[in-house]
Amino acid sequence: MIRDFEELELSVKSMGCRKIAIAAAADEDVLKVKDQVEKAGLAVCILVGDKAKILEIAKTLNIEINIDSIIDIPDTVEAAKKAVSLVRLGEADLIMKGHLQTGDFLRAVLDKEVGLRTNRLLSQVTVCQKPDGDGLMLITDCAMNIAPDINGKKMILENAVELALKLDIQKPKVALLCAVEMVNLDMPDTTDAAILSKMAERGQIKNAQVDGPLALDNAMSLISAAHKGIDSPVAGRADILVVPNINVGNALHKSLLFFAGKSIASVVMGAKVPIIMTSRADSPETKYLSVALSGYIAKNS
Ligand code: COD
Repeated sequence: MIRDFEELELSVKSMGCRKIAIAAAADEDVLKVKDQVEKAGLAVCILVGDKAKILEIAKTLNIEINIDSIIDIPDTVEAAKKAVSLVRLGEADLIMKGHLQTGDFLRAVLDKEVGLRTNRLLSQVTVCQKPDGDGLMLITDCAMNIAPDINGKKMILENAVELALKLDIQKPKVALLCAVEMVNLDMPDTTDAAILSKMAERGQIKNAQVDGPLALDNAMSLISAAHKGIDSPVAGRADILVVPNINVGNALHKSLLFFAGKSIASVVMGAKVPIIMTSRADSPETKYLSVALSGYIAKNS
């Protein structure tokens, strides 16, 4: 089992470099990450974007750039399409979102003819250290699917279970997060959670222990779970939190960064390759760890 980000990083480094196509790379933060991951030996980057701007920013930041690693496409939508095509052609192993609108990037990835879709739903997973420090935990979907229906939630859950298994978390414990732990017919997310739990019980969701609805306190804390009298193998021991919608997920992801000051990484699962889709709000460390995480998954696919 990968117990922490340090172990993850070491493991990726031991596997050798991966090639990342960065869509719309003309951006300070993006070029800093490129510099960091290349120096660390995690990856080499193909920079798709406005060549003049890339060189200008690199000069200001004193970052060395191999001119042959730049593909000059100033338009960000076109740059995203090109980065996607590099992956399809096998010229890059991974794709990373640079400085462009999330929707534009995702539309290039999701294109039916020339994108990176499979027959699965694409969904984002945030990875962080467990509060007790004992291993990694996953939170999904904090950035892609806006308001998934029950089938969408099932696929989001399954993508996260796939990632957990790659990280060697065997039979991960999945909490379906809601505001309360009781089924409340006026709160449809609680009924979705109850149905998904029953589906897991009947073998319709595999390789995981699933329970919900659970509130954050009783998903994470054995004391809270005991206090509420919840008898569940998942309560207080969750490896994966499945949030009901993007608003909850996004706030949880950002609260790890801005309130708790945690190290986190994220990845989009379900496509032909892992997708690195960090946002402006993410710290340079998050971007670096997200590259490490995606490299690790790609190596273990
Ligand atoms: N996985 C696989 N296919 C998908 C997915 C997905 N998650 N989402 C849409 N599709 C497919 C649909 O089946 C359809 O064939 C095609 O893509 C277009 O679907 P639409 O019309 O629903 O797609 P869009 O372009 O309106 O929206 C797709 C986005 C992913 C762009 C949209 O869901 C979105 O904007 N999500 C939020 C992203 C965001 O702003 N995140 C910010 C986090 S900081």
